Formats: sequence, C-alpha cells, structure tokens
Amino acid sequence: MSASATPILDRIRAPKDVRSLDMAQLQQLAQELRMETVEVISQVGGHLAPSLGVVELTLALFSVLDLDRDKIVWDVGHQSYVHKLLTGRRAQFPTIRQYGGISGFPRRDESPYDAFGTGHASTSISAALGMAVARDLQGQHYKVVAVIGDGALTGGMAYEGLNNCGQLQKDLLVVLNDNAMSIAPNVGAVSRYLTRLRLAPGALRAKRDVKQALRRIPGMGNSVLRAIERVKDSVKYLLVPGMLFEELGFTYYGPIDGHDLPLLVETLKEVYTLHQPVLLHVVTKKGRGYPPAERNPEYFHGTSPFVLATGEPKENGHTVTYTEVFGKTLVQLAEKDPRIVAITAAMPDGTGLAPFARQFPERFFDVGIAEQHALTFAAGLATQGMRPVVAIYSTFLQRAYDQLIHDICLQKLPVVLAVDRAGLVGHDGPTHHGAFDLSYLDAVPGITVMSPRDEAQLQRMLVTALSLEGPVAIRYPRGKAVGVPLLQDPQPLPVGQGELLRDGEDVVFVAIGPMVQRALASASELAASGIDAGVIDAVFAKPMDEQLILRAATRTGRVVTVEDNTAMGGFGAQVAALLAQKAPGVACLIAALPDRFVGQGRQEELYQEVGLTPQALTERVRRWLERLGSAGCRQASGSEGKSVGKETRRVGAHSL
Ligand SMILES: Cc1ncc(C[n+]2csc(CCOP(=O)(O)OP(=O)(O)O)c2C)c(N)n1
Repeated sequence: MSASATPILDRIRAPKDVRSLDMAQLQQLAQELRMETVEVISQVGGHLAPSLGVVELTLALFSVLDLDRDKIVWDVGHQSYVHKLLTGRRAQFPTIRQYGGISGFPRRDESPYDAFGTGHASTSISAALGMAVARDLQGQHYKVVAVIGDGALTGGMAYEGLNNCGQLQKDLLVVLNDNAMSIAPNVGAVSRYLTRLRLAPGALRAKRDVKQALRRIPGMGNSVLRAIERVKDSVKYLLVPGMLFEELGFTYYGPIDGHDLPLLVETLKEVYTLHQPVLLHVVTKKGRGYPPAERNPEYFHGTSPFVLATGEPKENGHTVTYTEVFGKTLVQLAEKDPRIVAITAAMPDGTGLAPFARQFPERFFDVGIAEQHALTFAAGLATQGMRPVVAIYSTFLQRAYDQLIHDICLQKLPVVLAVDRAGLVGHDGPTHHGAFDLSYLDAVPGITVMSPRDEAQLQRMLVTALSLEGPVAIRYPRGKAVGVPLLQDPQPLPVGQGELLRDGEDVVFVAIGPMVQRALASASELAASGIDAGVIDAVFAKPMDEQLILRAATRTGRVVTVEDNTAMGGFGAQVAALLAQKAPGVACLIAALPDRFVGQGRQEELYQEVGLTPQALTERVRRWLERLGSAGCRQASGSEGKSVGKETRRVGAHSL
C-alpha cells in the first residue's frame, strides 16, 4: 500500500489533534492542507485564494486556542476551508458548495466549531464582541477571536464594532488578515494606512527585542519593564505602529508575516494571555502556495473548477451573461451622457463594471465593501444632477435598505440600482441568494422596479431607467443570458406596461424577469395536454400593469404568478392583492420561492427543488387546475370532478 500523501492531516479528527503537533508537523500539515484544498477546489470550484492565504494563520490559531472552549468568528467566512478540514469535515470536503453538501461558509448548524454563520462582510467584530459580553455576563472563561480581512475592514459595520469594543474593553482578539486585496485590489484611505504599516515592518520585533533585552538585565530588567508598561502610551508612540487601532482602545500587534508559522504561534501565545481588546495585524498573500492563484488572486478569489496543473478553467465555452450586457450597455450610454457615473461596493468585476472603470476612470467609484455609503453617496451625486448607477448584488443591497428608503426614494432622487444576482445564485447558497428584492423594493413608494426576461430587454430597461426622473431598480439574475441578439440602439420601454406574449383561454401566467422564459416553456408543455395557457411578461413589478393583468385574469379566471423571489410580500402577493380587490373570484396560484432559506447547489438544482422549472410549473398548474376544476364545478354547476382543459375554461368563465 502506498504511503498517504497527507499523513498528518489523516490523523486530524478534531481541533485538539492540532494542538499536540510540534512545529515541524505543523509545517508539514500546512503543506498537506494546501494540497488537499487545491485538489478539491480544482474539481468543485470555490473560494480558493482566500483560504490558501490563511493556512498558517488557521493552524496557528488551532494550535494556540482551545477550540472546545475558545471561539473563532471568520469574517465573510469564505476563507474557512482549512478550518472545515480541521474540524471533522474532511470527508465531506469534496461536497463543499454542492447540492446537499457542506457549505462554503461557516454555519452553526454544520459544526459546533462554526461559532457564527457568515457570508456577508464586516460582521465578525460585532458578533465576537457579543460573544465576549455574553461570556462575561455568564461568568465563563474563553477566548473570542474575530478574523477579519482588510477588505472587510472597509465596511462600516467593522468600525461600529471596533468603536464599541474600545468602549467595553472586553477580552477579545481581532486578527486583521491583511493581503491588500478585497476581491479586487483593496481601496480607500484605511487600506492606504494599512499599506503604510506593512511598509514599516519590524515594529513588533522591535517591541519584543526591547522587552527581551530588558528582561536580561539582571536585577532590574523586570522593574524597568513594569515602569515602561506604566508609561505604556509613550512607549507605544515610540515603538508601535497602528496608532489608529490603539486610539480606538485596542492593543495593536504587528504587522507580522502571516505565513511565518513559528512567529504566528509565538505571537498568538503572547496575546492569548492578554485579557483586553487586542488587534493582531498579520500580512498574508492571497492564493499563497498555488502559483496560478498567487499570480491571479482576483480570479481565484472564487473560481469555477479548473485544471490543477495549469489553473486554466475547465469550462471554456463562454456565454454572455446579464452582468456583461449590463456593463457593456452602460459604457455605451455613458459615452453619450457625461452625467452617468458608476458605483460599486468592492465588486468591480462581479458587477460587470470593469469595462466602465477602464473607459471612464474618473466617473467610476469603488467605495469598498460599503453598500450603505454607496447608496447615500449616489444620492448625493444625484442631487447635483449626476446620473449615478449603483451596480450591486441583490443580497448586498439588503444592507442599504434604509439608505434606499430615506436617502434616495423619499427624496425622489434619480439613482439607478442595477441589482445583479437576483433570484437563486447557486453554490454560494442562502447567504447570497437574491430572494427578497422584489418584496423589499416593491414596498418602497416612488421607486420603479423592473426585471428583464432577456438581455435585449435588460438593455432597454437600462435606457428607460436613465431616462426617468426618480429612483429605479432593475433586477436580473446571475449567469448566462438567453442568447437573443443585442440591440444596437435600445429604446426606452413604456413605463408600467407589461407584454402579453401568448394568448390563452384556460389560465394565464403572469411572470416577471427570468421566470417569463419558464412560464413560456410551461405554457407550451401545457398546450400539449390540451390546456391553453397565456403568458404575460409583467416587465414592471412596480408600477404593475394592472389593466393588462386584470383583462387576462377576468378572461381566464385563473392566474399563475411566477417569480424568483420569496412568496412573502413578493410579486405574486401584489398580483393576488390586486385580484382580490378588483377581480374577486379569479383564482390565483403563486409560484415563488418558499418561505424558508433555500440551500446551495447548481442554480437549476435549486429551481427544481423549489418547483420553478418549466416541468415543475406544468405539473403544479395541471394539479391546481384539476383541483379548481372540481371545486369550480361544485360551486358553479353542482356537478363533480370536471378536469382541466376546455372544460375548466367553461368552469372558470362560469365562476367569474
Ligand atoms: C456585505 C458584503 N458585500 C460584498 C461582499 C462580497 N465579498 C466577498 S469577499 C469580499 C472581499 C473580502 O476581502 P477581505 O476581507 O480582505 O478577504 P480576502 O478575500 O482578501 O481574504 C467581498 C467584497 C460580501 N461578502 N459582503
């Protein structure tokens, strides 16, 4: 039998097994963890570069902390793969991010070692502080560690947490994992400040060297040291960089090399004994140890499956995405309209704004992971006649809801929200699904909300949005577009007008966005079994084309709404409310995301699970019509059990 390539990792069943390893074994374990991570992620895809960057940091934390008591909160959590491998989930690791598999993020329901569920950035300090306060109130003793990246440190919530830590002075360690990268290169003044700290290394060494030298002075070293501690502030000013954190009430350590395992362990042992807020600044390299990821950390931040030897993507066939069409169209429009400016919260590539940034660098703003600021910043720009377009993922827009209501909509400001990744996003799972936008957007007065059924309609929506004098949101899904030809000169859409795409007598689908294609496919399937289903593309979720919907509803007596948004307060709920008021008696079936958090997997697997594939819709509609048919017959004519098709049309018309 050949020797295992991962002899040490093979022995790790739980975090305590890491604590018993010596430094040489830890070093070897670091290699093995890298190998395992790269191999698995090359097959299934995932957040490779962030996890490779924290191999040594994770090992050092595991070897110093007692994780049966102590807690680590991983900010964003996309760098927690090594943590997962060391906490009893190695066997499931190949299922990471797959349907039914383990999550790509920490989850409290997945492991007792996942102290806090994450996915969105900048939450770790607040959560860790909450734990530290609970610990003290309960008279318990354990260490709480927040690990936050320099990218996540651009998020306002991180400062709210730091600010509160400085006041409460709890025993809490914040590890700042500084790789100078967000997904893209990090931005902002704090990032510049961290760079200055990085460029002035040796400070920690200097502090230690002074301490050690003093201790060696016989008879008086320790008393001098104590005296120095008493005048700590002045010593700090002399020896310690990181005054920003010191002034916020933290003891700052660093910056230290986050790949120097002995130094990490030694430093962590030292800070472990301090029972106060400590910020340890470690410098790491994103993608460390896998050359393609080191060369291109942005691509390998979150990657699809790739060829291990080269780092080349396994799937090469490129199909145009909604994101790309948005980005390209915006560039074309901005060429003609100098008022257009584009804003992203740390996702220039993900939101398709990279071409805009290249072409109009002075009109492009990456504000960091700061969605709230992004929206109010846009509002400010709009007050002065600019036309800001905030490109943002649906899930992250949740962060900025008050800014949307209070700063943009209340003031009727013409800010365009390009809401990407609406609906189910796939492998990132419940932290990242855009499951709520129609509900939360439609609730706000004065906003126009649209969702395209194909990429040409997206172009027209963008033109429409930029022609309006108030706030607009266009929400579109992750992934490839339909494949219709793009428009050379997209024209604005008539606001509030839906489109009847297919006439039908038995039932009418009222669908929105990408669900329109599914409704059309389902209508074709239903036709094959004798059910004549019409399809309306609502186009606008707000203002909704009430007349069009009501006409079709009263004609067929049966409406099926279809949306990739939660059923709760969503598009279907609006249609149902409309029908209840203006066409009572029309039966309405709402096909939407369920009122639970949907898991992870390929998008289609998930849509299958929630019954939003064309086939699932067909089945549901057929069964529903059957039920209605019999109920309707009883009500309308007293006869039993009439089924779907032409007969239900009679029943439907009758029951109106
Ligand atoms: C609120 C929010 N906005 C945007 C994102 C998308 N996002 C995921 S990771 C990341 C960059 C994080 O950078 P950093 O914290 O430095 O970690 P690194 O990946 O460099 O290890 C961003 C912008 C997010 N997860 N949460």
